[in-house]
Amino acid sequence: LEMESDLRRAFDRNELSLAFQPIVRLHDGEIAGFEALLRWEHPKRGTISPSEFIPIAESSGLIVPLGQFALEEASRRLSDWLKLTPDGDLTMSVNISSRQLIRQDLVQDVKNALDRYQFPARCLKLEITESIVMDNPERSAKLLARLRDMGVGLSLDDFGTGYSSLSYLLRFPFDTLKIDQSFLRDDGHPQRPIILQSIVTMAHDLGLSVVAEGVESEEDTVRLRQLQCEYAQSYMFAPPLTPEAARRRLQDRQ
Ligand code: G
Ligand code: G
Ligand code: MN
Ligand code: NA
Repeated sequence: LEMESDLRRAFDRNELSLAFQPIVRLHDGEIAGFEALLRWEHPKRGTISPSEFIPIAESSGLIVPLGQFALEEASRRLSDWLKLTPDGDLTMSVNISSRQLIRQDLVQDVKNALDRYQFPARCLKLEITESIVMDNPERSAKLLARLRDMGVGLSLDDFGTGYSSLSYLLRFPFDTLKIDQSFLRDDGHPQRPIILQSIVTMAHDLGLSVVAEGVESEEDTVRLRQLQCEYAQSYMFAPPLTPEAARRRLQDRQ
């Protein structure tokens, strides 16, 4: 409860910010886009992880203004950074949680962002976690279809960890699949590479691009390249960066 009231105040005090983790193309290691990740710099407690405060934001309803902040701030950065990439070849991924799909007028918020910042809809990608869409599958499906029709990208986040991963691919119009980090930890299971290969192959057969999250080894990187997995996002390539550092990395891209 204390954290809830702290979180309410955090907005006014500018304690919330976004970090940007590069998503790189596996074939040449260049930045294809970023995932926007919320950060909370608490004056007493230091940096608080989103895995701590997102659940509190969700149960208190604060996730709506929080999500609007993330979308707004990520859009602003995207429109700035697109100026550094004349080919318009840059994406910005924003995480969306269940309550946002249910409560927030996400379609209107996305329209406002496109209007205000004037970037192509395809440059924005929304990351949806498996566990969430089932709260209200009919409504979620309609919402996601509207966003897809607007041209916005839709990524299925944390793929492989939920209970209904495969049915999500039937129900919702994703264009990108993000393989959960757990499939990229080398835990010695001989089946792991087989599952990895099957996920990538299935995604491609369904016309989806693939992001491998949390790739840790050179061996997996080589394996994923051979499978023509398009993207990777991991500390091995780049950690979440401040906006300034992210901008610098993009300038170095040319
Ligand atoms: O950055 P980190 O690994 O600590 O993030 C932990 C979790 O918080 C991730 O699962 C991520 O999806 C989630 N998260 C980060 N930023 C946002 C955000 O803006 N909105 C939502 N809903 N979740 C976020
Ligand atoms: O759950 P979601 O995929 O939205 O969140 C991604 C989270 O994974 C971010 O918080 C980010 O900090 C974290 N992350 C990114 N790369 C790596 C990595 O290479 N290893 C680990 N353990 N975590 C990572
Ligand atoms: Mn994510
Ligand atoms: Na993920």
